[in-house]
Order: sequence, then structure tokens, then C-alpha cells
Amino acid sequence: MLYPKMTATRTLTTLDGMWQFQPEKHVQDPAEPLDNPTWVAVPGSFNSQLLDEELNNSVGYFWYATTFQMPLEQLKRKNFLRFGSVSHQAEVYLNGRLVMKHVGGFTPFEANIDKYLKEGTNDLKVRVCNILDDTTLPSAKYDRESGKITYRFDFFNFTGIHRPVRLYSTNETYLTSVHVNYQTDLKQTVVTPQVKINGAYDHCEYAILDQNGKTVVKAKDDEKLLISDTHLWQPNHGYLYQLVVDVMDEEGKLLDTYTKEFGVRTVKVTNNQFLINDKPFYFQGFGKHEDFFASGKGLNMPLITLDHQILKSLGANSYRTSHYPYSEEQMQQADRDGIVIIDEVPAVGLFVGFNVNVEIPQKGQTTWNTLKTAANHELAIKEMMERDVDHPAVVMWSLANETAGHEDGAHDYYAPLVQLARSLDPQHRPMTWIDIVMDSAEKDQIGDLFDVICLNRYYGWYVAHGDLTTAGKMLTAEIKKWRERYPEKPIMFTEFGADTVPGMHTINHSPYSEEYQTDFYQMYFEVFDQFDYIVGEQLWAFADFQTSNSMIRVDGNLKGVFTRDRRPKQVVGLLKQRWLHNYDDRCHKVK
Ligand code: GCB
Repeated sequence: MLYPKMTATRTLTTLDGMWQFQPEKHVQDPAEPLDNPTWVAVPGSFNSQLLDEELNNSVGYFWYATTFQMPLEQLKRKNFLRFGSVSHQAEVYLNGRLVMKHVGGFTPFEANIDKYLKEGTNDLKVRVCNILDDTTLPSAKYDRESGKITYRFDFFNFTGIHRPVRLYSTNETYLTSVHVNYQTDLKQTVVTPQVKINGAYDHCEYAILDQNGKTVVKAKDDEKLLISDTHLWQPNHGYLYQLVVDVMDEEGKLLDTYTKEFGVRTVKVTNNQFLINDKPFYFQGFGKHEDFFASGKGLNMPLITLDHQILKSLGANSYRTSHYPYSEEQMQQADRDGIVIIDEVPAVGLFVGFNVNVEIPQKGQTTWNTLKTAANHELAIKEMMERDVDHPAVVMWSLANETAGHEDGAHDYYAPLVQLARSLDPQHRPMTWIDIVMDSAEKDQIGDLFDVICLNRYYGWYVAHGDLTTAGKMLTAEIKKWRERYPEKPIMFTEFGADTVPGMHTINHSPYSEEYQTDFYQMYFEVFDQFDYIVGEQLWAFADFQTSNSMIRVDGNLKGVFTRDRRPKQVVGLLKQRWLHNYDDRCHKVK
């Protein structure tokens, strides 16, 4: 699927704006108007815009409705309707008829709508479902009868049409997919476009342009596309080329044209290092969320710009899209900004009996005899990788966050998924899973499947709370155990953090104070610096974020290094001091 763009052969219309909205209280005929609608902005989460607390926390079905005008001329073309994402399931109706369904809240979907369209006013409705259960990603325990839901994850279940809604039109012949495969020795790069085309055509013409729009090389069909002096994409230097694809008929008439940005870089893993362009790379950064006041999980472009600026100002070079693929627009901006991404599927909470809201498993119940997520997990991997495979910013795929990798059945569950993911990436990026403390080095059953060991650890917070001396010892001992178990795999920390009430200062540096958060990170850094096989540190979290209410969540999760509205906590000074200096020492710890 292509990211929608206006080109010489394609038109593009946005359907974003104010839509009608109403929860489903009775059977809704999609051909009839909503009977009691209110207004919400699209893209955006409904439950960050409305003041009805009960509605905002409810699970079930919700209707969105809008109309648009279709000119007669455009009906002669092929027309497509595309959603950037709808969380978590969508049924789309045009003029009362079902056009498409989609499962999975964080990836795009589209359909040709020609047989449903008419001249003049068209009526578009979307039935959104935010129920999560034992079959979905993310995962939750849901009781259909009572409607009670226990989420197995720690962020608010924001719901709605979260990313842009667009209508685009093409000629009869059109590109359906463009991927940019390449081989490089870091100097010479041979590019092999992979295109799919619907309809009749004669041949394809390709051009590669440099970042200034100057033609580097041109070719027809299978002719070789060689960049002889490659300008590499590097962390902090997001150099992008453009591949222009022209689909032609035999008389040389242009049938379709599409331009895709790409960058050239390599990624490799050794037992001690994570190499980008054959140079050791040390991850400095955060786990994040798509989360903000009023927009919820809706696309918020100014926020993306600001967050990338903030990251750079600290010397951060990377983040993980915890715990789901972020918007296409954000991945494009990471490419341009040279920010390194670990791209994660929404496989969060694949661990029955463990979550912040405490779910008590029944006797004999294990994760892998309870969850039926495999089909949706496979789909989520396919859709994420199809969407993101060409992004140079993406250097590693994360196939799960804090899963029960220590329970029997885990290996059988993950082996085919890892194999699938490997088969979908011509760049052979490393794969990882994000390990939870119960899945210890001794008990782990899935580490052999992956390339990098990513640990989320909370010594000094959930374990050895308030005791950083003991925490440091436990952390050190655990790192050594992982190394013994998997000596051929580098280790990185993808989460570690402490809830910190902004503005709370204490003389004795007690938990929840800004002083404690600073001490906590200082301790972790001292430990990391002793090990030459640790390849990165991503703190939890970049900013405070909204969660469901619970006893251990005070106005959300407060582990942010910034508040939800991006005010720095005290620890930011320490991060700047560390990350803006001695980067090479951290990369070259191996003597
Ligand atoms: C974790 C989860 C993350 C939570 C975090 C916490 O391990 O991966 O989603 O928000 O812990 O703060 O408890």
C-alpha cells in the first residue's frame, strides 16, 4: 500500500475535520443519519475530546459520520478511500453499504470505492470498536456479559479515527506498491525497485534523485540503477534519496507516477556491538507513547516536530515505538531527522496474570493456553513491515513487549512469527523482543530466536523500591546472567524508570521526588558503563502519559523525564551531561 500523495497522475482529498460521533446504543442502520450525534475532530481520540467520563472509559461500538461532495469528472477515475489508522477495529460504510473491515488499531487500510460512490453528496460512516480481548493486540481480559475489561497494558485505551482519512484517485492503470531494495558496500549502491501495478502498461521508467532533487541515475525496467558515490543515511544525518517511478504505455504516455523517499544504510549485530554503516551505534533515548492532551492518540504533527527537537537537544538519538507502530508521518519525520527507531508491533500484554491492574489467573491457566492472538499477531507484523520496511530510520523490529517468554508454549508461539518477520525484510534487520523481569535469564525460552536482548528493568522501583544500593547489585548480577546464557547477543535496556511527581523535591531523595529519579538514572548509567556488550539505554519514559485509573497511577504514569506538556524534570540536566558528551567512548567500550 502506498502512502497517499498528489502526483501528476493522482489527486488527493482530505476528509479530516469535524465528524459526527455517537456511541452505539441500539442497532444503527448505516443508511440512516445518527440520531443524537455530537462533534469530534478527526484525526483524534474521541475520549480525549469529550467530557463524559463514563463514555470516555467505555468499551463497545461507536459511530462516526461525515459527508463529502464528489464531482462527476472524478467518477471517471479510480477512487480509493484510505484510513491511516482506526483503533482498534473498523467497519466502513459508504452510502449505506459496507466497503471494508479492518482489525488492528495502528496500521493503514484502504479500498477501491468506485462501486459505492455517486455524484454529489456521499455519506460516509465508520463503526469503530474498541473491545480488546484474548484474541487482539493489545491484549485484555474481556467479559462479554458484564462488559468488564481488564487491560493487560499500562496506557489509556484511546479510541477513534486516529490518523488521516484520505480519498485519492488514479488513472485506470496505477501503482499499488513501491519498495526500494538495495545492496550497498557503503560506497556503491545498486537499487532494485519492487513495484506492483494494476492495469495495462508497457514499461516502467525509474529515476533516482538526490536530496536536492538532482538526477543521480535513470533506468528502464530491469536496467541497473547504480549510485556510484553513495551519500549514506546516518544517525543524526537523515540523508534521503527519492525514487521516481513512471508507469508508461507503448506510446510513451504517463499512466502513473509516484515518488518514494529512501535512505541507504546498513545494520549489523555482533556479540558486542550494534553496527550502523559498520560503525558501532549506542542507543540513547526513550520509550515513548502517542499521547497528548486533547488529541489523545490522534496524529499531532506539531508535537512530533517538538518531540524530535527535544530529543536532539538532549543528545538522544533514538526511540522505540512502544507499544505499537506510530503514524506514517512520524516515521517519515524520523527518516528526515536522522532519528533511529525500534519499530514495535502492538503485541503488548501477551502475559496472562500480569498487568498493572492485577488479573488473577485461574488454576491451570497459562498465557499460551489462554491467548488466541497468533493470527492477529501475524497480521500486525505483516502490516507494520509492509508499511515501514523502506524507512532507513527503522533499524530493528520488536515483535513483543513484556510477553510470557518464560512460560511453556512461548517458543512454539514465537518461532513462526520470527520466521515470518525475517522473510519480510530484504534488509535483514535484527529482531528483538522486550523482556520482562519474570522472563529471567534462567527461565527464558525464546531468546534463541532473536538477535538483541532488550531488557525492561525496574530495580529501585517495583523491586528494591527506594533502595538503589541493592537495586544496583541486582541489576549487575542480572546483566551477567544474561551474558552467560546468550554470550553471542548484545544487550540493551529498553525501559528503566521511576514515577516522579513534577515539582516534588525532598532533602532525603525519597521515591517520587525529582532527586530520586536523577539518582536512579545515575545508578543505572554507572552499571551500564561497566559492560562492553551493552549497546544502548532507552529510558522509560520520554514524557508522562495517560493511563486507566489505578492505585499506582496518579493522574497517569509519571515516569516521564518530561511532564505530559513537555516541562523538563530535574533529570534532564543529567541526560544532557551524559548524552551530549563522550558518545564515542560508549560506542567503543570494546578495547
Ligand atoms: C513496563 C511496560 C510499560 C509500563 C511500565 C511502567 O514494563 O512495558 O508499558 O508503562 O512498565 O511504568 O510500569
